[in-house]
Formats: sequence, C-alpha cells, structure tokens
Amino acid sequence: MKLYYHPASTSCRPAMLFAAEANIPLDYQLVDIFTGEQYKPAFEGINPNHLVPVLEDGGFRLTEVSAILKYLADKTGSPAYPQDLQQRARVNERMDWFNTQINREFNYGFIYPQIFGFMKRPTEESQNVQVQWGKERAQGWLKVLNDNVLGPGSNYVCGDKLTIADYLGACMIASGEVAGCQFSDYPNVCAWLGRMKALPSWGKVHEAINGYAASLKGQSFVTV
Ligand SMILES: N[C@@H](CCC(=O)N[C@@H](CS)C(=O)NCC(=O)O)C(=O)O
Repeated sequence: MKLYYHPASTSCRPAMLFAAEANIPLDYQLVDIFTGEQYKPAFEGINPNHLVPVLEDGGFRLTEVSAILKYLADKTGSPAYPQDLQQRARVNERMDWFNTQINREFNYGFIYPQIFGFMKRPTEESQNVQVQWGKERAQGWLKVLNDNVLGPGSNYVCGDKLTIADYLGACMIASGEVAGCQFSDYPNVCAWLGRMKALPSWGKVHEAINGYAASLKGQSFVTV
C-alpha cells in the first residue's frame, strides 16, 4: 500500500503513527504541499480535493484520514478498531467528534490562523476576533475532552484500550504545541497526551512538525 503524505500534515500523522505502531508496511510518497504539488495535474488526478493523505491499495484509492485509519485497522485485523458493535460505534463517535469539534474549532479556528501565515485573517482586528472566538470554542471542547471523554478513570478516549480514535485525536491536539499550548488547565488531556507521546514511533512521526515549531521560536501566540 502507498500513502501520499506530507510529514508536517496533521491529517497525515495519525495514519503514519498508526502504521508505524502496528507494523503496517507503507510506501510513502511525498506530496510537497508547501510548493503546491497538490494542485499539479498529476496529483489532481489522484485526489481532486488537492489534499493529503491518500491511501492506495492496488487500484483502490481512499482519502480522509479517519477512513484511512479504519481501513488500515480492518485490513490488518487490529484490535485498535474493535469488532464489537458498540465498542466500534464508540470509536466512530470519538473520531467524528475529533474531526468536527476539535479539528474545526481548535485547529482551524484557533491554532492554524496563528501559526500558518496563509491562514491569518486579513486585518489585525479580524485576526484578533478569530483567535478569541476560536479560543473560547476550543476551551469548551477541551473541557469536554478532559472531563467527559477522558475523565479521571480513562487512559484513552474510548476507555482503557488504545484505539484508532486516540491516534487521530492526539495528533490533532498536539498541533497546539506548535503555538506553545501546554494544556495545564486540562490535566487528563495532558496525561493522555503523555501516554500517546510514549509510543515508540511518536517522536519520529512528529519530527517535521517539531522542526516547524522550532522555526517559530521567539514568536508569541495566544495559548490554552
Ligand atoms: N478532511 C481531510 C483533510 C486533509 C487536509 O486538510 N490535508 C491538508 C494537510 S493537513 C492538505 O493537504 N492541505 C493542502 C492544501 O490545503 O492545499 C482528512 O481528514 O484527511
């Protein structure tokens, strides 16, 4: 199987991390989204959305990291995507929640407008309104993640076992660290992130985004 990817992409890291941890061999095909390779005809033919990741398994192509994680887990019979109807429904629920609430309002609404120049709003006022609005919404979702999804008794977002929902969610939350977020108001989130970061492949998979974070050193950002 081949994964079209970029190592700094928050949408690619969950698939890269899961594949590395589950020993799923993938051919990695870099798509340089920083130079616009995703808009060139060759890649447009692969994904007309111009987005990575894309998984290729023979003649079968799949986009959307949430779908890719489920496919990889099912293809390899991974316990990280349980077969039991209700356990599986819970994993699906968490993944949908991360993809909509957390990614939309924490990353796209709060973190990305600060750390990616091309996502900055056009005036200082609109930027400040966006970041403040995003911060308030993100804090609400982080509280739910801390108090209800994790809570004091759960090591992972679906209970005691690591699932593909953790791979998806932890990579999304860790993006906040690029802006200096430490999540100190959310101790269960911190503890969970610590468990995810202890995975053997976490460091390697996060090398590129950590490098990007280092390049922003000295700038100050609004954090949670
Ligand atoms: N909904 C997609 C989102 C993928 C996505 O946003 N990919 C970004 C990188 S994180 C991308 O390829 N951006 C290129 C662009 O916007 O031109 C998924 O979950 O896989």
